[in-house]
Amino acid sequence: MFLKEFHAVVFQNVLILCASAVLWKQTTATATQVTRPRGVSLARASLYIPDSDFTCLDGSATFPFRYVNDDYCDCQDGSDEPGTSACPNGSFYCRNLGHEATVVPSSRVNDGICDCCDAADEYQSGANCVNTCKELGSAAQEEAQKRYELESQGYAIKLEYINKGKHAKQSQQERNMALKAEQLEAEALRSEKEREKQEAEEPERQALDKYRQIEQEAMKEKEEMERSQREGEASKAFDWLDSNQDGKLQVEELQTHTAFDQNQDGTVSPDEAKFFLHNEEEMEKNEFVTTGWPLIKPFIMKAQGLEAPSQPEQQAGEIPLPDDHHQEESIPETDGEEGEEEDEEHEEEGEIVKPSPVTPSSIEYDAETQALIEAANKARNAYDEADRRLRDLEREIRQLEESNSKDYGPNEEYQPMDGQCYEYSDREYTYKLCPFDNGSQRPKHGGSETRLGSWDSWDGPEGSKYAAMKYDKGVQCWNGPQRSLKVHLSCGMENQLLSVSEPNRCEYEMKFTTPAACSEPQKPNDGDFHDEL
Ligand code: MAN
Repeated sequence: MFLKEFHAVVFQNVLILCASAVLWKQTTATATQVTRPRGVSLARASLYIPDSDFTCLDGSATFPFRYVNDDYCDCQDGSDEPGTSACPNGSFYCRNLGHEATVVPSSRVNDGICDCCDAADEYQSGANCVNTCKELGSAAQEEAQKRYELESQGYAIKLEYINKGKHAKQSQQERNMALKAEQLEAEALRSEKEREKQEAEEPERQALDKYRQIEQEAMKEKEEMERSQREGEASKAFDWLDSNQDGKLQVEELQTHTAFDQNQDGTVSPDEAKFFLHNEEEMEKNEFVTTGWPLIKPFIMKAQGLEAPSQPEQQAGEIPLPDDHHQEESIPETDGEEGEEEDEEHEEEGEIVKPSPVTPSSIEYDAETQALIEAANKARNAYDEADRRLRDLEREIRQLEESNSKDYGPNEEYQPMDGQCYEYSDREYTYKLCPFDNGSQRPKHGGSETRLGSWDSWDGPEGSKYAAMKYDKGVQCWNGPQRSLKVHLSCGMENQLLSVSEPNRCEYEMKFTTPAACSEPQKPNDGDFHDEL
């Protein structure tokens, strides 16, 4: 205040009052309009009352009103100089009649640069400012009108989406209720079929028990026959290989058979032969029958061309195929009396003969047992069908409940996007977004699809939760995190994936427009372009 008083003294009260009066006149609107100092908005006009002292808007000082806009900064917040550049932190209000009111730093007042379209900020600088508010106002209004029309169309589609979404939710709930009723019936039916199955299976089990013993005996007999066939075959092979008939197989005896020439160098080395004798010099018949023959047999069969039985020709030194000329040297497949003739027939064809298997399926049941088996089969099938129906119903209920529990927006407006997919391609990848399900990436030049994330939740900032979606738990990034995706939604006339980026490795962002994100548009009018008439 000291400086202020000094100021007042220097310029004389009267002079200042006159000057202030002139300035005041310049800064006020016409008498019919609200009077306020230059640079003050209508909203703040009530804080500037010419008949009273002025208190800085931050409350820091109070002084006579004539100090307002006297080109000297008295308030710390600059509020006493809204219409001059005296304060570094003041604000100048451009009324901009015909366009949008703006506020510029008061330091720009009279700096020779036109900041307000109505040129009000350059009232003393001599800058050649032209009032362009009218033109700017009409261009902005045109723009606002276009935006309004687009938003209105988007919003109209959103209303349809809301309708569809609510309808879908309603039908899902109805379907769910119907399915639940069906589920009760299906459960009852399955229990009934299960009981019938048990009732049919019990007599079947009792009847089959009688046959079980026969089956087991048949199996035993079969196994015994196979074992004796194996041993007979091994014994014959032993006798045949044991050329000196001393009851033992020696290295030298095996060396005479090219079948044992493993490295195919034309001779059977002692080591090659010993390999088949468990690395010993000789082998007794017992050992040969149990463990020796299973090792040797594949080599003999190979040498006999049994892998390709249509080539019966042998080379010198090979173990002969069982044929007429070498009957005594051949290795018959079975020792048993039964089937010998048949075996011989097959031996002539160079085949190893196997006895026909005795399996439980070859057992014939009596008519009564057969009828019980058929009845049990029928009951089992009926139960399986009832069980399948119940499980199908349960699956459908689960899917419905999952879909029902999804948050499709405050008015179900995002529901119609569920089940749809949208694509966007850049140079390298085609990206796909299936809202409420997942996002993925597929290389354009071949390669498999990579999941970027599965639907997790709405992820917009506080107050606009529905402005973004989060998809997470995508495919693990090599040496990095699991991939994840954020989708930013904005109002648009159609559902469209606009762009995709990867701001951090394996963290993806998509921009998506949808009518569902449009809000109810406000009709633009002249009042939108200035705050006072
Ligand atoms: C693939 C793509 C890329 C990702 C790398 C990470 O090439 O999924 O988007 O950045 O893997 O190794």
